[in-house]
Amino acid sequence: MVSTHTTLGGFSFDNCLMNAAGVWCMTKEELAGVKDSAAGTFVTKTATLDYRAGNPEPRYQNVPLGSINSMGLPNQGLAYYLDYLLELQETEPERTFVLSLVGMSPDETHTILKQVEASDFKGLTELNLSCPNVPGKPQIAYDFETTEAILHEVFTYFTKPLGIKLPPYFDIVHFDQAAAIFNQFPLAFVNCVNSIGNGLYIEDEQVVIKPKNGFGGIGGEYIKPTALANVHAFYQRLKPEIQIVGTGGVLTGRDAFEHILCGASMVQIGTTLQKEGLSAFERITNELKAIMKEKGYESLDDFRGKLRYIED
Ligand code: RRO
Repeated sequence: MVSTHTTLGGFSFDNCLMNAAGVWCMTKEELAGVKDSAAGTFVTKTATLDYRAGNPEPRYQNVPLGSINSMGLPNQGLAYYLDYLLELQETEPERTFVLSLVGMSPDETHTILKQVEASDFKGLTELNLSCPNVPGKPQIAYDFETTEAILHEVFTYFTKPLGIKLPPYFDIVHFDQAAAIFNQFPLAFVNCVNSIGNGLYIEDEQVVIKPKNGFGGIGGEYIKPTALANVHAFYQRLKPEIQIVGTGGVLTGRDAFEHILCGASMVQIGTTLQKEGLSAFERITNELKAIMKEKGYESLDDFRGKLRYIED
């Protein structure tokens, strides 16, 4: 029997596919849709302390090879997502879900994480260090000093399983420097990658999204090689206790297979879920299982991280 069962942060999931934060996760209704699909779990839209309307529309556009967005962190506020997660802990105690969050400043991030710590929430928390779209706010994880300072402070009070969502890195030295920082902390996982920040898509001599004069995060087919490189670079460098979540460019079962081959324990689907809807989970799961069956693999452990290199 072929199984796509996985574990993350000590929790068990029937399927290794789930949504990527930002897609199909803004409201309880959308989250319930992911929960009741073939996905193994869901992650919420990244929550700030208070409700945010986000950037002006149009702020998301599907394009032939992917998507571009500058949503600007629209969300219902922490309490909305935390209340829903606490409700699910009562009604579906056997399942585990993921809360994504970040503050508009380091102080707000600590306020939010302290509220999560003080709550009865028992699931996984993902700290988003890579939002590319809030005007005037750089992506936190491109500033290694700030990233290290935030994580140092967080682990003085936060004791629940915590992962971080990373932007793509593009230089081997940056992989080395980032991994050296992350390895200092009891992180449950790192999630590679968020959208490639600040791309520009043009149609008829005009940009296709309004915020930031058209600059926005790129997702979809465009970003798979970058995503796979980041998954594998961190799989090679991080201590084995820190697992990898693979996100970026998953259109098919083969894409999910490649993320796992590079070291991912969980695979997230963003642009494809936005374009295709919830049925993408079942389709991609079936495609992944067919590849595993053909290769004689019964579980993800049979091939996770086993990417082959070209030897002399
Ligand atoms: O809301 C957004 O604009 C957004 C976020 Br927080 C993120 O992490 N990644 C992204 O592509 N868009």
